[in-house]
Amino acid sequence: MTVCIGIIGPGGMGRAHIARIENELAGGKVVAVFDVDAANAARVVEPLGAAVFASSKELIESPDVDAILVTSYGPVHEPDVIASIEAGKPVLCEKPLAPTADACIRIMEAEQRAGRKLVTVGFMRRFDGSYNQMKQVLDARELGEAILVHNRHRNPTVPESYTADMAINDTAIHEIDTMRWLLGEEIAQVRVDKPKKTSHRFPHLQDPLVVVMRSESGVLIDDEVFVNIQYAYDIQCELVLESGTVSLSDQNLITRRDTDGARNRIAMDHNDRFHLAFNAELQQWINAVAQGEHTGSSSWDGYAAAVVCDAGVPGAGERRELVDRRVDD
Ligand code: ISE
Repeated sequence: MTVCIGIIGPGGMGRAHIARIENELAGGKVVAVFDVDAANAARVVEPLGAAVFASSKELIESPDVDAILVTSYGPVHEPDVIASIEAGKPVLCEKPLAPTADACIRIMEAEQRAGRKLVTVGFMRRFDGSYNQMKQVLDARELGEAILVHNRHRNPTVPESYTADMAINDTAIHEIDTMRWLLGEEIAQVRVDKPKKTSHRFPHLQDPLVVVMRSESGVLIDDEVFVNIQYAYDIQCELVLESGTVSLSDQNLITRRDTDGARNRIAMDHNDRFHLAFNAELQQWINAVAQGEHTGSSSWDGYAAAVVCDAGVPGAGERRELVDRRVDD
């Protein structure tokens, strides 16, 4: 079976997904596109021979569409994800599932009414080879228990439309989800510290931020979120265990040594650094849709990350307790 996919909001992420579905993955085909920017939709469908729809609702309800890929801007995800659930169609929604925990609850309620899991959230780092190797070392208890995790999430630059909240609910959300998945625990405490600002920031942005979290068992997690660091898209993670450490390497590529010194390439954007992870995530989703199964992060994962974001967004400098807000899966 070829899974006929409709894409809502094909910006940079959506276009990268279309390219991988068309050129690198198997079993899926993009048949329908909706974008608020009609000119962009027309440009995107042209080489695909896909249909442009006048509204996301019509795309979701079209009998020609088996499954939906939501790659629009986070604050507008909720109605399209709920409409997909109500149409009984699997939906892969890019992160954040929705920008607040309350919106994620409404999505989970719609899924419960539908009586089956239809929502997958695009937390692609769970499919990255190096994070998976790190998790294997932890899960096998080769070096004892996890004690600390140091993360760095650096973007070369962000556009002026990037808001202060996005540092938490669009950027740090990756580490929030990855830490829950890696440690197999919920985040119980979060605090956001504000260091000295870079001179490369836009005036409305506090850049960088340091998000400090504590897991249920007490693992202390720090996350430097620096979105205008100029030099690269630099994702680092060091897991400190009782008798050793495990760190991500840059890109599983080479280190070059010559008269200019020793160096290796660092990615410039998320599609470059996580290309294989995105491919694996999307291929697994296409396969699962074809089998009538659910795969990947659930709406619960989208909700759990949003709870931490909700506490972190206004919380610069103060500690927020999350334990009381936890709900069992
Ligand atoms: C963007 O949406 C991403 O998902 C990137 O991975 C992240 O580095 C960036 O900060 C976000 O805005």
